[in-house]
Amino acid sequence: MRVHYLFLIAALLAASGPAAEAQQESSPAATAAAGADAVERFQPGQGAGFGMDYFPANVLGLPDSTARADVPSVDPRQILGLGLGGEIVLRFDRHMIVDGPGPDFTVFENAFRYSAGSRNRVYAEPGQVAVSRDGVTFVSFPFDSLTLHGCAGVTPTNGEADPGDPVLSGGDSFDLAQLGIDSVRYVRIRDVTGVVKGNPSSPFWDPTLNGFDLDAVVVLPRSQGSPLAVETGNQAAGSASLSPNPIAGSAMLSLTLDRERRVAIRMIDPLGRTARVLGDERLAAGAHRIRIDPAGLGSGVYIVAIALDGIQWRTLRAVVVQ
Ligand SMILES: [Ca+2]
Ligand SMILES: [Ca+2]
Ligand SMILES: [Ca+2]
Repeated sequence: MRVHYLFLIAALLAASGPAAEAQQESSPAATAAAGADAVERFQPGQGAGFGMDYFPANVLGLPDSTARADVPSVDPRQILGLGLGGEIVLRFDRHMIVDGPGPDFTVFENAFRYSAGSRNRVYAEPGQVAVSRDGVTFVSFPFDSLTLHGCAGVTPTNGEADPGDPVLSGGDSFDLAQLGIDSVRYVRIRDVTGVVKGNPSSPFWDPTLNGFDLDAVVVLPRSQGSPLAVETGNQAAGSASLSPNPIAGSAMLSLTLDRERRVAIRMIDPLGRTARVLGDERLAAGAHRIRIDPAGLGSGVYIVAIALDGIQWRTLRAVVVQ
């Protein structure tokens, strides 16, 4: 018989009880898009150089507000040319990118619409997008080399719109859920213009293509998570701690709540994937002890992520030793 990974020692309140109707708190989630905080590394490709005088400031922060679908930004204070085959890694310090509802981040390039004869075309210099929690191991979003679906650098920017609204802002948006990844701190863009340039039958083919031009990468408002530094933070909703840690056999998560709340707990592996769902239930006010059994998980550093009432609240670092 399999042992349940989670059992609650404290009493559970039935979700249908009157206390379940307690008022919801207003969400503390951020309301504005946030750009990257730093460049982790940049490996220029062939023909790179544009924008180097203003690097790295030109790829941090928000996209060029003057960019339009038919008049792209060509301002070196806003745009960095990666060059053919170039690669850049951006880091997000103030906000982790977490898998919120829908798309989680948007990549802005300077793609634009133009007419060739009677045809409307997009001048696209595509980039492959990958994400990472630790800056070392990256997982790539798949893309189609003919339609460029799944690439960045395809949708023109509308700098007039709120960059936190992917429906209006343009740019290419990405959803961590597509990769089954919970949260990341790094976004890598690798120029793949070669797949278009080397294929004259591509609908995007143009002999002048010369590599991805990065304007900005922004974390969308509902996908901004707290940095891991908040694991010792003091929030009014309660407290959480893990003992023992490192975990060799099993461990107890001690959780105290100010009132009845829906509590969702997951263990996230070093790649940012959900390794185990430890629970998603309503818990009463007061103290709870939740058992964590790491059987079946490899050794490594995991994150125990706790969401209260659907909002990411606390992350604890758990070292699993098998
Ligand atoms: Ca920019
Ligand atoms: Ca998402
Ligand atoms: Ca471009």
